Amino acid sequence: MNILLGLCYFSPVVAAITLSLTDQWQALNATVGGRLHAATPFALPCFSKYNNQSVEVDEGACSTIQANYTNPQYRLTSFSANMNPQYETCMATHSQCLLNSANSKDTLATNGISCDQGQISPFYIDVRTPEDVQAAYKFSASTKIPLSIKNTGHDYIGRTRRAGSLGIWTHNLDSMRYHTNFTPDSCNGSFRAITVGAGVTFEQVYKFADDNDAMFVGGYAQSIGASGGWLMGGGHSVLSPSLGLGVDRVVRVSYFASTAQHWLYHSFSFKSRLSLQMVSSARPTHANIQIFSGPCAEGGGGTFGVVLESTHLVEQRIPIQVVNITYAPAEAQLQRYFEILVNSSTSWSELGWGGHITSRGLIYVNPQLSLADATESMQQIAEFARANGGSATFETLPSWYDFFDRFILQVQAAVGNLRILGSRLIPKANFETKAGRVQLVAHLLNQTAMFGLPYIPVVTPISYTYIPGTTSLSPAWRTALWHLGTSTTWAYNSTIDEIRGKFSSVHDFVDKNLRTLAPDSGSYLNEGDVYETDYEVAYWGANYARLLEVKIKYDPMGLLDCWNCVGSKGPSEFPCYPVL
Ligand SMILES: Cc1cc2nc3c(=O)[nH]c(=O)nc-3n(C[C@H](O)[C@H](O)[C@H](O)COP(=O)(O)OP(=O)(O)OC[C@H]3O[C@@H](n4cnc5c(N)ncnc54)[C@H](O)[C@@H]3O)c2cc1C
Ligand SMILES: *[C@@H]1O[C@H](CO)[C@@H](O)[C@H](O)[C@H]1NC(C)=O
Ligand SMILES: *[C@@H]1O[C@H](CO)[C@@H](O)[C@H](O)[C@H]1NC(C)=O
Ligand SMILES: *[C@@H]1O[C@H](CO)[C@@H](O)[C@H](O)[C@H]1NC(C)=O
Ligand SMILES: *[C@@H]1O[C@H](CO)[C@@H](O)[C@H](O)[C@H]1NC(C)=O
Ligand SMILES: *[C@@H]1O[C@H](CO)[C@@H](O)[C@H](O)[C@H]1NC(C)=O
Ligand SMILES: *[C@@H]1O[C@H](CO)[C@@H](O)[C@H](O)[C@H]1NC(C)=O
Ligand SMILES: *[C@@H]1O[C@H](CO)[C@@H](O)[C@H](O)[C@H]1NC(C)=O
Ligand SMILES: CC(=O)N[C@H]1CO[C@H](CO)[C@@H](O)[C@@H]1O
Repeated sequence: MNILLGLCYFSPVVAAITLSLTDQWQALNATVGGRLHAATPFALPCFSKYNNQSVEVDEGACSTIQANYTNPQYRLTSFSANMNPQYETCMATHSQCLLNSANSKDTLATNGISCDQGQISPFYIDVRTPEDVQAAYKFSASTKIPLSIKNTGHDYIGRTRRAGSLGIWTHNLDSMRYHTNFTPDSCNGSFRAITVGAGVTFEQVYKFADDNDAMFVGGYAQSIGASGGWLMGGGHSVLSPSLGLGVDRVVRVSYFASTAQHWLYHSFSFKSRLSLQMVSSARPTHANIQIFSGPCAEGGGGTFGVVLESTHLVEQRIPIQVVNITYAPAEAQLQRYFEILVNSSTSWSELGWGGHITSRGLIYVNPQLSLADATESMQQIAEFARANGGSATFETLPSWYDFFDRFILQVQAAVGNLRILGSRLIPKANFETKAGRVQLVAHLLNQTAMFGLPYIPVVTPISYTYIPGTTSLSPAWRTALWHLGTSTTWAYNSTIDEIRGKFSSVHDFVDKNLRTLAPDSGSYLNEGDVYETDYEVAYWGANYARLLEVKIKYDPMGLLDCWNCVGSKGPSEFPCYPVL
């Protein structure tokens, strides 16, 4: 049974509209304690025209932006910045305000050029309380101005933006609480857990966990949020092969949503995840596996409501084995390199390894093995790399935080550039037959010729004990071994046609090449093809129908919508995406 606690209802009946829109904005600002702000483009201080009108260049502010244009920690502090700034722009009309990310001081990007609003919301609320969110909902219901939710701006699909919307910015919800004995609503037993406000980033929670002798299972970047799109999209970690996805570990979520009768602020406990921790041998009852019936179902962020905080199970702080293999294969060695990766991947995953294979080599972690066993299990690939001009080092780091500090900060994906991904989940079954392995190696060679060396997060929860039906993600996650992808980038001054060509090339590759490997598998909504075919099936499988009911129940006025989200009204609502 789902336990509802701290349930607060606010009536959604909206007073008759007698105020002008300007007055309504002012009234909204008063309701939210002056935390309504006008949003201008992130790089505006570097330009002398804004929406074609002359403005003063602000040299001081501009040089700070130039120095930090590719710094995720700085982008995080601006409502107007996305990590991949094409989503600040309106790609379809080329309304944009971009610097050259390869050389942020390049005056060709700014001289005589107009900085345009793109699809950045004209106004946003810097939310601190559920009442702030309620004010946004009321305003949206009465004015018909839609809402959008932005946390860190990492979303690769751009779901943080909707042209003309009122923005809800969660960045400053930064509380953290550690619980040695967290007892969720009406549950028996207690657990080590951490509660974070919706704006808290991995860097913050990793440090906070470490200071409390704990380990938080999270992603491969310092500035992603722990409660927002990462969590609601599934949330993978290099620790996920043995310790589960973000959604497997969240035990309580507090959110704001609406029903036909009420606005509600509500906390929801995921009891099944606790039963799983408490009595691993007991089978779950039917009642406690129905956990995705509320608006905190894993339908992606920005769909059902606004999360204000979330509570996650944490592990004891433990040492982590790390292997760092640096290897850029020459053409002649590519096939053998891919064969080793493909032939070994099943046993690596069974041993609890997770990591990323990139064009620079691979970095894997293991929270289970001894250093000796870790070294032995990776011997073939290590020797191969060393024998061919690469390197391989094995070491034990005292904690996950040390791994974050030493490795993740060095190798996390670059930001500030215009970049999209495309990926699919590749089932374990593809690795189990000789024909499957041969096909996969041929695919990897093909992919390398088309897009360069592949990007492979090895982060699926393959050794995690999962109770079927306890999350709404596609079941493909549970049987996949690789999350196989590619990415592409383009320059700030690319034309609309060039941009469209980039999206098309990734889409065609995912749809034709990757999909052929496993047509019935799924895809990760946070890192998928922006134009994923049948995205409802790819992201959620048969769970989609249930998610759609949740959407209709908790957002009956359709105030929230995003690209390829549950119940989306479709591309016509998002005219800034290129039409392929
Ligand atoms: C450099 C980089 C590295 C990445 N590494 C990983 C990784 O290791 N593992 C992984 O799983 N993913 C990874 N991702 C993908 C990441 O999970 C997604 O970008 C995710 O959407 C980020 O969530 P956010 O809340 O931080 O970002 P945002 O872009 O701010 O939000 C993402 C979505 O969630 C919604 N949302 C945000 N906050 C809330 C809220 N409080 N309530 C309701 N809706 C909300 C937004 O409307 C939007 O739809 C990476 C992305 C980047 C750019
Ligand atoms: C909202 O009010 C605050 C404080 O009075 C003010 O600083 C801010 O500019 C106002 N926002 C808008 C959009 O007018
Ligand atoms: C700026 O001027 C150009 C050229 O006249 C026009 O196409 C564009 O729509 C204008 N942009 C804005 C924001 O007014
Ligand atoms: C908690 O434990 C008590 C006593 O063992 C039991 O009666 C009760 O049903 C349990 N409650 C839940 C929610 O499991
Ligand atoms: C991984 O190994 C390479 C090659 O020895 C080295 O340059 C790099 O710094 C290492 N990474 C870390 C985080 O130690
Ligand atoms: C990988 O396995 C296949 C058989 O499935 C074998 O033919 C091939 O030689 C192996 N490659 C390596 C590098 O071990
Ligand atoms: C390689 O890519 C081409 C072009 O998409 C495709 O026609 C071909 O089937 C692919 N071959 C393999 C082995 O994936
Ligand atoms: C695009 O920008 C680069 C770097 O500023 C510049 O060298 C190049 O000439 C520009 N291309 C076009 C077509 O304007
Ligand atoms: C505010 C902020 O993050 N500023 C940083 C901008 O970049 C410089 C150099 O890279 C840093 O020193 C600042 O701290």
